[in-house]
Amino acid sequence: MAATDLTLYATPVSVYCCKVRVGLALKGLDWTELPPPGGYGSAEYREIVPQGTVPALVQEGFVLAESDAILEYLDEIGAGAPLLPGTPRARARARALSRFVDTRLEPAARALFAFVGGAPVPGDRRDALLRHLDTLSALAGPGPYLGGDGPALPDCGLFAVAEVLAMLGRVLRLPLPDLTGPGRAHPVAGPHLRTYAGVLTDWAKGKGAAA
Ligand SMILES: N[C@@H](CCC(=O)N[C@@H](CS)C(=O)NCC(=O)O)C(=O)O
Repeated sequence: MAATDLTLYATPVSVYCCKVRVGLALKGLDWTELPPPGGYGSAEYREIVPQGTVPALVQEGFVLAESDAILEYLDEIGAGAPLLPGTPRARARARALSRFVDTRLEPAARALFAFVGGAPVPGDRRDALLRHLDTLSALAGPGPYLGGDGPALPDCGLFAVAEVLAMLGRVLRLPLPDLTGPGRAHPVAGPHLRTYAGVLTDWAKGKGAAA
């Protein structure tokens, strides 16, 4: 699929944009990336993407927000290598893991952003994140990827969140598990994740943290 076929509205610091970038790269697709005109949430951007959120994909006039929906849609139209496995149960499990990362783990990590360069992290916020990390360990299989033998839909989100956790652990001096290994070691995902790690470090420095 040529680069002009897919436009991704994205911002450098967004974890969900990193997730979709990794997914597109794992699929072997080309895309054009644009910042949301006027910034996300702006009236100008909402004229293109009614939700006003990033990431959003535009494919030949078809506009789609929500990271999982974007990656699952591309799977369904056969664009690039599949990110979902072959059987209904395995696909359902991959979707459930991806939703867990997006709706539990990432929000618990995001809740610590307010403390970067500021007040100490309250114990209940730290414990909520650690609880979700424990759940993730219980849900994950023995291999390096949530998706099984290779990186799949849930790994796209986890790779991105792993970079956020690495930054938070470092700047907030929290003993969080290092989950960055499989993503950074992957030849296709790794370069995107290293770029994202740099963006997160700059963001933390901008908040006054010793990053
Ligand atoms: N569930 C959405 C979450 C996307 C999201 O929260 N994006 C943030 C940036 S990381 C955003 O656009 N926030 C602006 C807003 O919510 O208005 C997804 O998976 O794409």
